Amino acid sequence: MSEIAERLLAGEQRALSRLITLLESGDPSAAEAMKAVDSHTGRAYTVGITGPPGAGKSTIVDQLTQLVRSTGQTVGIIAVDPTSPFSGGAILGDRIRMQRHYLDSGVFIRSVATRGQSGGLPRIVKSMVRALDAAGIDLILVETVGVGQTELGIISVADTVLVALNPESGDTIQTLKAGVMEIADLYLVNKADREGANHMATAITGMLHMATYNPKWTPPVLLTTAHLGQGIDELWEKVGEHRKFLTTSGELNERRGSQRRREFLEAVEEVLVQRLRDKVENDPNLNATLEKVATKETDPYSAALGFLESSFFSVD
Ligand SMILES: Nc1nc2c(ncn2[C@@H]2O[C@H](COP(=O)(O)OP(=O)(O)O)[C@@H](O)[C@H]2O)c(=O)[nH]1
Ligand SMILES: [Mg+2]
Repeated sequence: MSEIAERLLAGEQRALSRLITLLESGDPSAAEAMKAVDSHTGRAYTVGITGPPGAGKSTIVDQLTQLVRSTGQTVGIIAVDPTSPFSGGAILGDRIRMQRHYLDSGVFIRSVATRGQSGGLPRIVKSMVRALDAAGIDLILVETVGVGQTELGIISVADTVLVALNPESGDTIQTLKAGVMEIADLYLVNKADREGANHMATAITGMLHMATYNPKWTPPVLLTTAHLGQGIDELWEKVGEHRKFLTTSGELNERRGSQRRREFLEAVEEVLVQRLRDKVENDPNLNATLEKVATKETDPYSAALGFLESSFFSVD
């Protein structure tokens, strides 16, 4: 086993940081270490938190971390930020909100940039969760920014998915319709100190009654005022209930199994696309074909089919 894998399994935070940096740069030694530690994972519990920007996700993560740390358990926080030249402020804000945990050696914090990847969760998040798990961290909190389809990827890493909403957000119903209801295990109407919180909780509960995605688990709808720490105890209790439900019903293993199956298929696709792209880019006929397409000697679609035919399917 590689040295980094050994140090990771011994719970060394520096090895964890190093491994994540290697994963980010696509270093082959990272893949090797991940392979070695894979069978040592599965002990940590992962909670995903999603919802529109400003809903209070980071504040909730901060409060949950505080609560869980008081029980002696260790916490890992992965914050997924959409990278844009303008998002620096959001990351800075999150840092300030989680500041009190930066000096706590029982809390590991790392942010991940989406780098404009279209939709879904960056694949690295799955490896990061496993690395944190292998390092012996008890609870992993994954915060994603956004709404709608692009955030549904959180289901591919989380055991429990929290969806945070606010009373005043008028687009809530749209958010819920965009597939969020299929992945939410627990709803938080945060900023319950503002008008309309009860009304919104009732509206969500009403929608849940109409749609039964999982007849065995009806997602609770909780009111929280995160910046004051209100409702956080109850939230943690409900997360515990969901965990118990998943464990006793066998759904935890099922969920994790399908996450791994999906990850495998995604990896196959990713590697395949990358290899094909490399081949296309290095094909000596590429420029000539592009020129023919540009000058209307041939149409783009049939040129593409012809190009692939001659380049890949007839050779090797
Ligand atoms: N009034 C009110 N403000 C809150 C509450 N929870 C969080 N906030 C504030 O809402 C803003 C956005 O919170 P943040 O946690 O960064 O949201 P995120 O973008 O979802 O991570 C911050 O200024 C928080 O202090 C709450 O329950 N009530
Ligand atoms: Mg945030």
